[in-house]
Amino acid sequence: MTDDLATLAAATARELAEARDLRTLEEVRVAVLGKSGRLTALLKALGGLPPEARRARGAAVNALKEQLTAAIEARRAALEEAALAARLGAERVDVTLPARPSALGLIHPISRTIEEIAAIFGAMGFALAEGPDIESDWHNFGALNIPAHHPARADHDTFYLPASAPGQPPRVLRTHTSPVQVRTMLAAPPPIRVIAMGRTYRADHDATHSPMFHQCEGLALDRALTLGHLKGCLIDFLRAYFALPTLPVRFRASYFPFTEPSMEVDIGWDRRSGEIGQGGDWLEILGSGMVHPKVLANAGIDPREWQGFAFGMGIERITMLKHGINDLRPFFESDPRWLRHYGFSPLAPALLHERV
Ligand code: 2NM
Repeated sequence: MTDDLATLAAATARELAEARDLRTLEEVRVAVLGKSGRLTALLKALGGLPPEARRARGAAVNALKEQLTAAIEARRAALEEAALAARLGAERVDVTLPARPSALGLIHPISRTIEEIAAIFGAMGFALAEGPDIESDWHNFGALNIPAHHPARADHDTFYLPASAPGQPPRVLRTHTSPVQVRTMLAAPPPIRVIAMGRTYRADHDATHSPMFHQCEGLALDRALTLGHLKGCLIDFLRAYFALPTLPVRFRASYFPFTEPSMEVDIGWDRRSGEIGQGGDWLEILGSGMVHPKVLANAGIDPREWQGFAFGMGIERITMLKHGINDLRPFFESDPRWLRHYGFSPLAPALLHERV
């Protein structure tokens, strides 16, 4: 190797050894192999040599180029490995950290209310029951002592579906969750304590009605349940749900075909401010009653042996009241701005039953 090549080899080796990071290494590479690099200049100078001298000199310069390229790449690999080792040594993953809330979605207010109701009644010993949205006419109406041509059927603005086959009974989109209670009674003997929640459907659409909405109904059957048990459960529920331990609750005689006697349930509020628990006004919030003996018999339960209570309420309505939401329509419009405002953190569980 001629002196100038040996000098370049030695100088580059020193610079590579002194390069402590990838940026400095890149500077060394450019200074040697870049467009105006020292080795590149030697390659360019080959063109000016006579053919004899060019062959020998060319072989030597190209050999040096390969040697330096390999040395630079080796130094790059060493520096990258050292950088990775340093990162791995410095960084720690704490698997006990809580999830980051900012990256999470939010719980829809309807889902939140359903969780809260399940928690409160769960603490009272009620299980959750489910049933199909598409129901037989009999489960939705007949079993519940709502005969054909009964005005309650017209009141419900029912969505009727074609029969599944000719000669099959009519089917409906359930207009309330009561058919779930009917199925629960048919499935197993009392004692029964269940809550049914879910979608219900009525052909009604305006500022305060959605054709799809959610109901919550409860059913408790045993040998000696009374109106007193009904009142105790519902007062405890309402005070826990609204987180108001002294919430005024009023029971008022009413009529439903599936309960006898029947009672509507009102809570105290102030009509002007909308505040719940204060003021001299009453707001209807629930329907309830002792399950009608005919309903028990329709569901295969002997009304001389078993009795109990049932109740029903609209989930949207109690959600709007609790959270000061005044318009029903955005509940089902899937607008992320509305959900960001009214949604609930998935990290804050519904623990309202602890207040009962
Ligand atoms: C209400 C009001 C009163 C009710 C009755 C039944 C069943 F199936 F046990 F007979 N389930 N739900 C009921 C009673 C529902 O909603 C306003």
